[in-house]
Amino acid sequence: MKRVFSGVQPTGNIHIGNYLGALKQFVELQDENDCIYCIVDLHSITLPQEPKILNKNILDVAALYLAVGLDPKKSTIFVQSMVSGHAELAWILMCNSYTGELSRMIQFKQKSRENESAPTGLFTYPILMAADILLYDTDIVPVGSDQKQHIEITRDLAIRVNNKYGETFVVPEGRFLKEGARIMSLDDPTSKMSKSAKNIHSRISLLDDASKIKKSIMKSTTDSEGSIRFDMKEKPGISNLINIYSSFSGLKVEDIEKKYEGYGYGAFKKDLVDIVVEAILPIQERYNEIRESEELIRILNEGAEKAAAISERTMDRVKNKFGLGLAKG
Ligand code: ATP
Ligand code: LTN
Repeated sequence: MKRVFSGVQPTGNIHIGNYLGALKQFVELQDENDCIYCIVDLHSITLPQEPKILNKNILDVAALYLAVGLDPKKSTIFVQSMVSGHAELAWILMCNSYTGELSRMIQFKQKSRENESAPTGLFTYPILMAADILLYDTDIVPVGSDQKQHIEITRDLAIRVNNKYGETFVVPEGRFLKEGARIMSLDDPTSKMSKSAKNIHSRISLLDDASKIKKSIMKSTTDSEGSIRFDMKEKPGISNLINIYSSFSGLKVEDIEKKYEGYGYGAFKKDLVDIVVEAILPIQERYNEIRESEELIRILNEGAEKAAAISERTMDRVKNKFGLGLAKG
């Protein structure tokens, strides 16, 4: 069995891009692997968060994990800050990384441009992510392709430490979405659908009601040609909608193009609304059952205990290799 690890930030608005790009894969992987899924609250405080809202978001994401089909009997589900090893290992890795390599991270460059003075945590974000992954001897990390650089630096760090201190970490591999499966923003199909975008109609959140979904899809940016044809370069808007249609219905892109030959965007968008609403409704029903339950808290406490047991073994190994504390090695 392979060890799988991934994380999602509890920053609200979990959208269909997160679902198709991450959560759906998480569910598919849990039958044949030893999966650990983390709600990375320490990552979310790299940008300012309102404590009450952050706390609510953590439970929202946890309930959504379960609602999309993660099974706590098969997967370990926990909140990052409840296991101290993450922050501890991040420090040790920080001392083995270079400011030069962190300066090259695209996400840092983007986010620091958007925020007047960038917190140090935003700069060292990839190191905390590396710690998350390496702490659990992870083989596979399922993530969206926007995380490629972060996986690369994690691998570099693991190899660097192994070369310097002897076999310490498993070198993980990313499992990326196909480029075509990246879900783009509905109002600007050249940028990815994002939780933090200001316009709520740029995304479809898993907790949106039917009328909001309808409005967002009907308003979505397309082109003036009017034919339902997949061409990401020339027709990014309609191509993104075809992609979403295909992901939720299971129909191939070619079959969708054939089905809608001679139809206009209006008719296509209307059908897409039905398909998305139908797919999301059962998730929302399960979410509503779980969100306020004691069960949710119990699952997160048990998940943290299981994760802590694994992480403590890794930290003992790391400390021994580095000669920290009363190291035995
Ligand atoms: P933000 O836009 O605020 O940075 P986000 O929407 O990228 O947030 P994350 O918590 O960073 O959300 O990502 C959770 C997971 O969803 C990651 O694996 C990420 O790669 C994936 N993901 C995020 N946006 C998309 C998208 N538009 N299409 C496909 N996958 C996505
Ligand atoms: N950086 C990731 C979230 C994340 C993660 C991780 C993903 C934090 N730690 C460990 C995989 C493994 C993101 O923004 N999507």
